[in-house]
Amino acid sequence: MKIQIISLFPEMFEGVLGNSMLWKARDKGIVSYEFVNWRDFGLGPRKQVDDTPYGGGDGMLMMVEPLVAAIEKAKANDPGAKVLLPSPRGHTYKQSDAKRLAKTDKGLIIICPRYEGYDERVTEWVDETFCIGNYVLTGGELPAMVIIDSIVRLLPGVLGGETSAEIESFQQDDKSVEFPQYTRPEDFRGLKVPQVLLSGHHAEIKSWRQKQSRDRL
Ligand code: 4G1
Repeated sequence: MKIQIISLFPEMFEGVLGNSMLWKARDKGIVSYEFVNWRDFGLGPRKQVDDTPYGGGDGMLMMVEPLVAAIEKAKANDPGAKVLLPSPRGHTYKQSDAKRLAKTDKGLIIICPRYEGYDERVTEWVDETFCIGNYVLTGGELPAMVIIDSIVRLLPGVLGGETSAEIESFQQDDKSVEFPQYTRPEDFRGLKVPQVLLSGHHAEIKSWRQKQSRDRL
């Protein structure tokens, strides 16, 4: 899977894409990460990519012209790729989206807006818009990284033997919550591991975990 990222701050991705699992996926040739230099498509001698909003209002918006040029450049590299736009106006990104996107053998082009957002007309060049939650962020880079991490770990051959089939099986579509887990020691300053987990009764452990998975903290 070819993942192309349109960002003004590609260095923000170094730590995340350089981490073991996302890097190993690249080493194994399962995924590639490429950056399109948005600034290259900026207008005028200052290579401008943002401008003030029509109708007034605070801040700046990503201009449609440089952004569409960047998308077209990415499309020329990978004509079948899907264009994703993280946006507070998108529908909430879920595990079912990660699964669906991991299954398609299409490449991805992910746009990372800055400032107050983008000229709405760019959405004509976008296939899907996602929101990772309701809070204000400084840019689309972190949502892009969330989306990449959630997809790449699902690509065949990435997790190898590390897949927790148990956890995944609890993950029925988007509703489940993880159960609490414990490792050594059995007693930490008087805080004990639930007895059922030490019992060896697999059926009881399974039902305890299912019950815990339903209750959020
Ligand atoms: C209005 C949060 C604006 C933010 C209302 C989750 C947030 C992209 C996301 C904003 C962004 C709310 C996301 C806001 C995001 C342009 C650049 C938009 C950053 C930007 C609740 C700033 N999931 N936010 N505006 O944060 O891109 O995907």
